[in-house]
Amino acid sequence: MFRMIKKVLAGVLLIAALLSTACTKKTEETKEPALLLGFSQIGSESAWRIGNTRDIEESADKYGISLMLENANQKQENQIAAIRRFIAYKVDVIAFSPIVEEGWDNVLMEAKDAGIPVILVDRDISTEKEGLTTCLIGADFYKEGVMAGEYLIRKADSLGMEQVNIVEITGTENSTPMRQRQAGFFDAIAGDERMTVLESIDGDFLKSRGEECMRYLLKTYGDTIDVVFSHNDEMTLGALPEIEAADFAPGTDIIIISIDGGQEAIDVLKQGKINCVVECTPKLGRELMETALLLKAGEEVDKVIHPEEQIFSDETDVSQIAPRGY
Ligand code: GYE
Repeated sequence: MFRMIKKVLAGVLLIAALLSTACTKKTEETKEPALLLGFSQIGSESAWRIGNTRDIEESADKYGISLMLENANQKQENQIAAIRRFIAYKVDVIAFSPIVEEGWDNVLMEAKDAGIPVILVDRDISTEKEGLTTCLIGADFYKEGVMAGEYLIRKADSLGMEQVNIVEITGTENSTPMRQRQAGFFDAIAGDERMTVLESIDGDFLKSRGEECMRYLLKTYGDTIDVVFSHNDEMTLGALPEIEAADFAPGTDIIIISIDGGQEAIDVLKQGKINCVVECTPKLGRELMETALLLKAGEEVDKVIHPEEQIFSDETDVSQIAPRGY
């Protein structure tokens, strides 16, 4: 009899144990997300952008945040439509990387009226209206431009150059990185009489445009070009084969300065065909998730969050640069 009771008891315990693991499993599976975040990404124009999207997806996962991610394929109207969908869906927080600075007032007023906080990621907007967005998480593009300009001054000094002719291939017209990188670079070289900018041309952050722009610049200015300042790695990587096809050695005959610091550009820097790459990190996901959680909890957040960035150049030993991850 006693043995029988023991057996029944063991059976009951086993069933209870099975049930309890089944229950914990169930609660884990149906666990509510910490919040619902709508994010409108610009597109997939560069390794930077693709790395940024991946980082945001991985970070959302880590923080238990449910992410509605929409890719606008480089069109502002797609971004505006995505933001309207996020509002209709009643997400907790909206984030977006504005392709250009102007043209957001109406849709952001709609988000404000709906009581949904908006975070700017990567790029800024330009508006007269107050309080349309809560904060900006992105790089200090002006500083990146200054770092590029200061590098060029040091390089010209070390080569003993008396005249420095620069061509600039810029990012998307009216975007924050285009405006700020140009302003920082121009300000940095302004006091140096050796520097002349032959032309600034819009390469739209695209490799194909970098190629086209470089072909045109070589045709127009030929061997008078001393420096190419390109606002991102993609355009730089598009320009390099054109320079070689015109029988110039990039990195030697022409000084090449790029921005982003993706793996492909760093590899080319190691080969000596790029002289300087200013880092711009796409890893903004952690800051974005933490800020979204604070906003959902009704807390104050910092108005501007800039990541730390560095410069990679032929002034130092570049062989030891760690894998970049984008
Ligand atoms: O430099 C470029 C990208 O906004 C910082 O956009 C970003 C820029 C980045 O496509 O590669």
